[in-house]
Amino acid sequence: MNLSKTKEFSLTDKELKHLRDYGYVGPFDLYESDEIKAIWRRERIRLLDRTNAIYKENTISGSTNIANYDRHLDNEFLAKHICLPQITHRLSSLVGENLTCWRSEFFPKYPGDAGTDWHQADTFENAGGKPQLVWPDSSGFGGTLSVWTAFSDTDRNSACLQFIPGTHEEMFYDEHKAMEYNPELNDKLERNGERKSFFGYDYRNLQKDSDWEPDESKAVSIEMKAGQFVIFWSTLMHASHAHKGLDNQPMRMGYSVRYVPSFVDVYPNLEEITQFGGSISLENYGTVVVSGENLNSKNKVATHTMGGTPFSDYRE
Ligand SMILES: O=C(O)CCC(=O)C(=O)O
Ligand SMILES: [Fe+2]
Repeated sequence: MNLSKTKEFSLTDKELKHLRDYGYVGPFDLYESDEIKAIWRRERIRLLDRTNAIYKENTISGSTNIANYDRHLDNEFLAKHICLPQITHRLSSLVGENLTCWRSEFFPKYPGDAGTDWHQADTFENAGGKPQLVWPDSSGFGGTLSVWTAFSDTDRNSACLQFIPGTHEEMFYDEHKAMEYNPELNDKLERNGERKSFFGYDYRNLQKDSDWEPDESKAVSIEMKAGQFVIFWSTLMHASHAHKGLDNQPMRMGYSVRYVPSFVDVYPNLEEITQFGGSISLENYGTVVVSGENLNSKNKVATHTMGGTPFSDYRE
């Protein structure tokens, strides 16, 4: 892959090696902790207004569902966030200059919520039955780079992320296998005494080997201050701790933004996505080129936010 020249926030050689060897790197500072907490107090209210949100029909409410996908297309703070050079420079130093953001989503965890169960994603076919992301055969890569930003402090007791370092190059799950949406599953699964679930699915149904179990003894917990972000491949084994609801710790909010080089096929031959018991039209959807140019004429590109601001205003 053609790597871009060093920029202000490019990863150092050591960080690049960490990302290549372990599948993740960070956390890095992005916002001041007080600053993001104040911004988030304001934006979470703004986000309740869905007038310009691109997904409207069939979006059922729940803690994670398609209704909270892609709000960077209608919310100006998020539109700017996905383009920040602290993020794009770092990603470009790994996969090259031409970068597309194809999805963002919120991961709220309220006090008492189960953690997210272990999973890996390559094509994101997992719940919808059709691949959402397809790399060219020759690239030898797959999955997406996820940039998960903490909008609140998050530690082991309040649902911080967990990774099993170095697992990003082997898929332990087969995303062709079927999973059925059943929200009642959310309270059923425990691992080492801690509740884990996968947003109404049982991700274990996708295991290639039904007797296999993730080796949690190798897991690392990624505690983060509000305003920090971590970069990881979606093919890395990842999960989160439960929110134990101790000491009045507030809900934790993570905002995960997904990026790929702009040559990757996004939603190939798809006009709608079906997931989480809902289905939504991609009519108003577009990828956002956050750095360089679009190299895939088949991908739909959004050049402006729904409010009319050109994304180029937010790019470096
Ligand atoms: O925040 C979480 O609990 C899970 C996040 C996740 O799975 C992701 O960002 O891909
Ligand atoms: Fe994930």
